[in-house]
Amino acid sequence: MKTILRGKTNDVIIDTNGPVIIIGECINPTRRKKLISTLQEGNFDYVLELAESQIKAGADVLDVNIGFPGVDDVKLLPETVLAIIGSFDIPLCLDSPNPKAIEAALKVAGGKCLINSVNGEEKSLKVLLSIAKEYEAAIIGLTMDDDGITHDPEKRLAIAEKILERAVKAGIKEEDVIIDPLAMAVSADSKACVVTLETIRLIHQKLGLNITMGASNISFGLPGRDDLNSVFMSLAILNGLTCPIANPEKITAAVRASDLVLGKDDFAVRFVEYFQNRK
Ligand code: THG
Repeated sequence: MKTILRGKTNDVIIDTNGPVIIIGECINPTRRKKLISTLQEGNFDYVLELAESQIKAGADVLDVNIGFPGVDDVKLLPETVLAIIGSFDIPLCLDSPNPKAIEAALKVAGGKCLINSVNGEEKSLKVLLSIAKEYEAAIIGLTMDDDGITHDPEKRLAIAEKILERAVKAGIKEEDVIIDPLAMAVSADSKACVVTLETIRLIHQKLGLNITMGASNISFGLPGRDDLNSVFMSLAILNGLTCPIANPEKITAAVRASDLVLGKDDFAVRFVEYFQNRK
């Protein structure tokens, strides 16, 4: 299965048989007070710095999340998108709970974006699938619905199937549906990671779709976050994860190593190139 995203001109292909694609997570105000203060001043220099450093570190796509208390995201999300595409030719993943902000951003973005995210709730499917169809965007489908979050991988698979079915009915191509199996803090629930890994395996085997997740979520509240995230990343890639949302400065080495070990990097070209460029 191949999902094609596009910046201004640059195509990025997420291929279930290809190397892992990294969606850079860092344009996100979580613990980044400087991002909030600069955006409040209408200053996009720091956003562009975060874009550049992530691209240098291996990001193929950039997640754009400007959610903070009191923000007018219908205005700010498209402004941020315009700032980024004015300087970089890279596909964007529009990360907002507000469909109006997503639509406003899609209006200015061009290329082919990823909507982050749709979920199995009726309200979400109704509003966002028609927006995705209208702007020819791909979607991330979160495996939760009106009953909330289940800890049963088979039930998460059933929600993924429902999202896929509804998306195809709305005229969205199957390959434009990417599933998020939900990665949650393992400090709060010792089974959180195994549930996610099993969900990834099921979605990969039964639906064959591309799979993403917020890969840094699992380590909240723990020491050794980078090591923990890297181990989980490798196991998730083995099970079928193809496009994690993560910090490229911390995760690219583990991603390149996983691709090499899993036979997706002939002659270790990408692996060697990564370490040469890092020096
Ligand atoms: N699924 C989908 N989208 C998502 C998530 C998901 N978007 C948001 C989030 N989860 C993924 N993005 C982040 C961004 C930052 C952090 C975690 C997830 C993060 N920040 C550091 C911290 O909190 O300590 C600070 C910055 C850093 O060290 O890099 O961890 O699950 N579809």
